[in-house]
Amino acid sequence: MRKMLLAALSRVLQGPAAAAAARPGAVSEVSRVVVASRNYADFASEATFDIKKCDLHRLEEGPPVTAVLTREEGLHYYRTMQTIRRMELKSDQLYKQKIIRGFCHLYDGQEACCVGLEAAINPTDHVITAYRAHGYAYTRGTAVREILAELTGRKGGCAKGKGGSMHMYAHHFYGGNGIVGAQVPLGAGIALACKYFGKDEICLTLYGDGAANQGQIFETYNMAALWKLPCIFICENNRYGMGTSVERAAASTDYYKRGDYIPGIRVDGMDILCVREATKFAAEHCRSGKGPMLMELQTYRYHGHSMSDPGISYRTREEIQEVRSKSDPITLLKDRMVNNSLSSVEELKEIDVEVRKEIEEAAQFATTDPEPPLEELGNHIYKNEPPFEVRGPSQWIKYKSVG
Ligand SMILES: Cc1ncc(C[n+]2csc(CCOP(=O)(O)OP(=O)(O)O)c2C)c(N)n1
Ligand SMILES: [Mg+2]
Repeated sequence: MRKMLLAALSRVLQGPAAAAAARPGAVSEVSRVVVASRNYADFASEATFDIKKCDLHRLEEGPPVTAVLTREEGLHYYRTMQTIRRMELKSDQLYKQKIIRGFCHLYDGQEACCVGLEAAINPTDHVITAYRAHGYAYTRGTAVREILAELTGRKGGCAKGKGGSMHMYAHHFYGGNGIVGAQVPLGAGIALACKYFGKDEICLTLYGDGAANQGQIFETYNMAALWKLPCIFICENNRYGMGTSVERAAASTDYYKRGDYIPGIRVDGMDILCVREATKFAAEHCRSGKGPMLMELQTYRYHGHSMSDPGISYRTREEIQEVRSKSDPITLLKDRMVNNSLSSVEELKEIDVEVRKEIEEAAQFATTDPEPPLEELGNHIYKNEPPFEVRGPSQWIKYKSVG
């Protein structure tokens, strides 16, 4: 009877996740409940996990195949990924309500990439990415409310409401770039500056599988290798460039090998620990003066390419569902933490509640904060320029730039 009660209670606590407990290797429902009702002091302080071996290109040795995760780290990663997931779902909602307009590319599904990368570098290192930038804006230190307010075009947005989805910036984060692939040479330029000024800093230069076929990427590889720049080229392979699958677009889908003379690793981008360990490995390579490294993160986006793409004309609903149920990055971390006594279902649920509250408050701010005044429309174009006239969308309207 007691067992039955515990099982029923467990189902209530876990919701749909209860079904997952039947999977091989999952802990029983009864033991989950015991974990859920323990004091925080009873949790394990760390656990060691086997992680997927990376495929290597021009390397004798690769990143480790085990990773230690402390309870503190796990809770932090969980909260961060969940915040990004909820922020993206809220953006989807605000878009459908026509409160967010224009271009908007969501990052849900890919959370383990930006959170795993950030966990392996220093805040003084540099990050540049394409237009799917919300997650990076957050991991680089921008508050959710500033990101959502940027999306709604409000004064309190991280680019003062004038950049929108594709143009967010933070300290040591260079956007947010709308021209496919164009951020890659810029990233190499940032890495050149790190080297030129003799700083122990590196640049993570991100691009998609679609961008990976561009000519400028290969020109950049050449210069970065020639000058041994501390740059990690990171291809987030989410299997599609807009509606085109990688198989239809690329003669070789081994993106980690496409730097030819640049060493490369292929990484499970749905596992935050794999991403973290691989990035630490690549960062050490760059910092030791050996030049660039290429990393392919195998990942998946749940939403369509942009808000005008329902995302199901070039892939099946079943495919999306399968990734969600078998390799969701948040579920993977959650299961690891719960099954190894680093946390409990109950504790993680508490985090979910806090995250939802933060997102709601941020959305409230993003929908009530005023829009930037018209007379400031031309400001903040250049940092140090004296005032000059900026032509508006109508040729008769001129704005003054005042820096
Ligand atoms: C130079 C250029 N060509 C085309 C486009 C239109 N475009 C926007 S996104 C995109 C696909 C990019 O796919 P991928 O690099 O895989 O990034 P993902 O959307 O998957 O994150 C294209 C062709 C553009 N913005 N810039
Ligand atoms: Mg892609």
